Amino acid sequence: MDVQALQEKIEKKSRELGFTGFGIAEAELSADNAHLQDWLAKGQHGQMDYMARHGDMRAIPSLLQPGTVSVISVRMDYGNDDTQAWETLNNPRQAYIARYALGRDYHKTLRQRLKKLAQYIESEIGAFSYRVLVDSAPSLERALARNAGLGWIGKHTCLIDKDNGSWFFLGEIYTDLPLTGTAISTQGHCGTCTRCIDICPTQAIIAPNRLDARRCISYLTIEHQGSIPEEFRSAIGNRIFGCDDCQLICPWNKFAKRHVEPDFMVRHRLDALGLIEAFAWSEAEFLHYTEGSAIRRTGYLNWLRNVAIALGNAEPDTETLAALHNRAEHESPMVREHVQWALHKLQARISD
Ligand code: B12
Ligand code: SF4
Repeated sequence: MDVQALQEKIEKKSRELGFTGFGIAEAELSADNAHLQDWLAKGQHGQMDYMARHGDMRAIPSLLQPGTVSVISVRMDYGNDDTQAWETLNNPRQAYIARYALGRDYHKTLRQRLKKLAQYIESEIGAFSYRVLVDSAPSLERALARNAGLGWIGKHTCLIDKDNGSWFFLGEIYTDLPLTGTAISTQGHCGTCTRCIDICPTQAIIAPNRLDARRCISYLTIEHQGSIPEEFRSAIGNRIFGCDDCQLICPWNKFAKRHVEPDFMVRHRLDALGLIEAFAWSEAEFLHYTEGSAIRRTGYLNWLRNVAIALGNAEPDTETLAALHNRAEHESPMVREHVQWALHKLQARISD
């Protein structure tokens, strides 16, 4: 088998399938594993027990897929209009949903395309051992992508590409094929810039490359179950699902291209959703508007919880107060508690 020729063919096919970056990583991640274990030992993963569940499997690909010697790592862009994102963030009547969740759930799109890529390889060389991953099994996707030459891990911990910024998803194929590593340089280019650290509303980036997930709005609004600690509620602002501030401020995203992937086009005008409308959705409406979307992960009650916080951070006008009063007797104690917090906050502002 001419490995180089095969690799070129796989890369060409990956572009046809909509992937915007391609590389081969060696499966050695011991230094990253040490950082992961330290992060877990300090409890910085919060309630994300799945991050601790698999021992070393997350950092040693062959423990997950026996025989793995190389990893095909790919990137798919989802970048959009940053100006519109800032406008939404600065409008307290609007709901801010992280850019990555405005279109189709990326797990579905990347998985399907990666399967097609694997089938293509099979058509070229016959049966081979592989496993397709998109955040679907324990893996250190950013470290693998960095080792494949797709970019460097920025101070905010996202992977950044010099020519395309950080608005992209990652996916992998673990394989027993002895492909040749494509890493060019894993050196970072953040320099002395600390804009992501400075802008983070909840000071979640506690040091360069160190994210305390328990403080991160993305974690709090998506992964965290139950009551959101009060100390973070005001800082959450109008971010009702995920957060993009550390990427929006990153100078490297000036070079990000807008995506052209139909799957990631904004659905149901979720980029222009009003908070009052979002709060009025019934569960059936929530399920309808989030069908096939990553937003489903948070569930209806957490959605109401998050929107209640954002309403508490909005202006204390009649409509906002009425929307909150409408949910004040909600059957969920968690929703009621967040509604009460929001009403108290708005009342206090009226009395000031
Ligand atoms: C858990 C998780 C989260 C958690 C925790 C985030 C985090 N930083 O760990 C939460 C819910 C907060 C989150 C948020 C987001 N996430 Co997320 N998340 C993941 C997930 C499942 C695991 C990440 C992980 O391994 N964390 C463990 C910690 C320890 O990793 P780390 O801090 O990055 O440290 C690593 C390196 O930096 C390195 N390292 C750090 N310091 C040092 C020092 C030395 C000396 C060395 C050698 C190495 C080293 O070692 C670590 C292991 O590689 C991945 C998918 C996957 N399976 O990989 C997606 C993933 C990272 N998330 C993604 C996205 C898009 C997001 C959000 C942008 C979504 C949003 N808009 O709300 C935010 C970004 C927030 C942020 N600043 O990171 C993308 C990132 C794409 C990219 N360009 O980087 C991924 C890859 C999913 C995907 N398949 O595309 N996420
Ligand atoms: S996603 Fe938001 S809260 Fe999380 S580290 Fe980035 S700026 Fe901070």
